[in-house]
Amino acid sequence: MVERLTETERAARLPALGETGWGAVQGRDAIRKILKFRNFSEAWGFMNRVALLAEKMNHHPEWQNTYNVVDVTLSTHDCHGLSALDVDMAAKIDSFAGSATVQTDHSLPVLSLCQIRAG
Ligand code: H2B
Repeated sequence: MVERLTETERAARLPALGETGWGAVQGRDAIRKILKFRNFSEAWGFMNRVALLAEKMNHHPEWQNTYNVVDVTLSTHDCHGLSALDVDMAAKIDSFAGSATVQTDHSLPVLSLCQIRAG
């Protein structure tokens, strides 16, 4: 059974993800990143790589695509919050992002997830 990240693990792992543009989702123990690619083809190529990773990890993103924008939210449904699977996946997603730019205007600081709360 996968467990939610402890406060110590959050303090160790979330700041680096905040630096690359991951944010917190309002009202959820989840992280979100919005990536903008040059065109649909690049966005779809990225999504293909993430999809193969998701199958390999048996861990699946919540995501939306509109033309060249991919909006990704990561959380672990089995434990109702952030687990190591999410932060591992986020780092791998970053490695697939190539020249995508990041939209951060939507997000809350990822550090707001460093204290565990219910839900
Ligand atoms: N993805 C995510 N994001 N969270 C999960 O808890 C999860 C998953 N669980 N992918 C997996 C599949 C589970 O439903 C299957 C039955 O193993």
